[in-house]
Amino acid sequence: MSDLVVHHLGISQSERIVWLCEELELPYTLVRYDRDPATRMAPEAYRALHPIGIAPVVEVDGLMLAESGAIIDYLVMKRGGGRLTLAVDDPGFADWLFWFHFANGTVMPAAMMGIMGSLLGIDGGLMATLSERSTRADALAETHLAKATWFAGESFTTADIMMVFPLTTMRAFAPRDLAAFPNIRAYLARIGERPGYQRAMAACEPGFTPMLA
Ligand SMILES: N[C@@H](CCC(=O)N[C@@H](CS)C(=O)NCC(=O)O)C(=O)O
Repeated sequence: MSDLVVHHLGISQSERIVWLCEELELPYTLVRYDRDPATRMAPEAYRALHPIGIAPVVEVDGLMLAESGAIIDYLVMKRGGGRLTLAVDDPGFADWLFWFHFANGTVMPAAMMGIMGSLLGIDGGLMATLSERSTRADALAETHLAKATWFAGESFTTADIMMVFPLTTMRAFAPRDLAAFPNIRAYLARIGERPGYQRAMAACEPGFTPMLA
């Protein structure tokens, strides 16, 4: 048993943390939880891990740590020697910061708005305006990826680890068609070629085909 334990909730953002560990080749122990079959939410055992009760949660250095971005920064800084980040004088620095934060700051909330709108049967007004941000975010990513191999430019970074979930597995909850976005689709094909991503998805979701197309 490693002293880094990643608690993964099935089909959830905690796939990011498993992927990070694989990319950094950090030793870790994976504990996987299925969603509650009735509610599709985290089961009691997952909720009990941390007061916020949502995925991801990791156990590390005597801490129970939650929140994707915080966990990623913590592991990169404490265990990864700063790999997958960029220095302030790197030409991709601003892009790395932007896409890392844009993923959970804007893209995920917009997708959640879309889910709420369809659950509540609201398809107009403020809800539509807010959820329409998903389309604008995809268009922004599409334009950006026309000239960038990875979100921060030439280097694969933690910005990719943050952005891939809303472009892939999140579409299981909030379907979006990426047909009109060839650069995003080409980017996702590159992601699918990464051995670290393949190992992470096989460990997180056995039998599930990653939503790369
Ligand atoms: N901003 C949080 C969001 C976490 C989150 O919403 N997790 C979802 C999975 S994608 C969850 O745990 N859902 C199950 C539940 O709420 O019971 C993060 O990135 O860590």
